[in-house]
Amino acid sequence: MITLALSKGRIFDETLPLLATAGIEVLEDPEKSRKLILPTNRPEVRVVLVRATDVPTYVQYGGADLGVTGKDTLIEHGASSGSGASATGLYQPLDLRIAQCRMSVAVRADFDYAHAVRQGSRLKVATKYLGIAREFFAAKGVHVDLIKLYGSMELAPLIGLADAIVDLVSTGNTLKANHLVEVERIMDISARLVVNQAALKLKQAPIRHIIDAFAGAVAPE
Ligand code: PRT
Ligand code: MG
Repeated sequence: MITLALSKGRIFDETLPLLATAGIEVLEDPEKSRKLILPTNRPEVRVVLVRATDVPTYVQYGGADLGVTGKDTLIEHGASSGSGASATGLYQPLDLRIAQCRMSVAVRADFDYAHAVRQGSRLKVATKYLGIAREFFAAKGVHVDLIKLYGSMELAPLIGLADAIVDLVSTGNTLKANHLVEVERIMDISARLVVNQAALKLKQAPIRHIIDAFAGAVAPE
């Protein structure tokens, strides 16, 4: 049995066409079904639905053989597990170039970020991505107080909880709707295929088949 961990929403939706190239079709729609284990047209392949942030954990501990997860989630997983992402038993063979976005710093349109940075002011930064934010501001030599949030980061500067946020941006519509502006691009983000290293050894042929099919289907740059 091969188990693939996916999260509902954009990761699931954008992985379906890649699965199709490997001859795998998921037989139930996660938006309609309450099931957490979804069968496929191939009796030896199943999909498990987990929270986006839990995908690396399932794959690392062998709860799933493979998974698809954002680079943002992978970096934070590596930061919180205390070792580099490569040291955790997670093999990352492919950038799938799906669920693309960027990690950015945003502030209220009326906040002079450049001035605050020049002055060496201490910034209050709200984010779900503590590891990425800490490393980015440390490299810039900017002192920050990080405030951990689990969602709706865009609200924090509006309410006065923070001066800035570190969050994902794709169209920029969410920032615009909340009168926020992007002031730094930290990194480009896309989703990766992750594979449990032990599973790759034990189930080499079927897992290689999936990796190769995905590799052939990745959109060119
Ligand atoms: O939603 P939930 O709390 O269950 O989990 P999640 O937010 O971790 O999962 P999900 O499905 O929303 O995101 C999964 C992965 O998709 C992320 O880890 C990213 O790698 C990737 N991705 C790509 C994005 C976006 N684009 C994106 N735009 N994840 C989130 N967003 C959010 C962003 O946080 C912001 O609130 O969309 C909003 C901005 O979008 P625009 O288009 O208005 O700029
Ligand atoms: Mg989300």
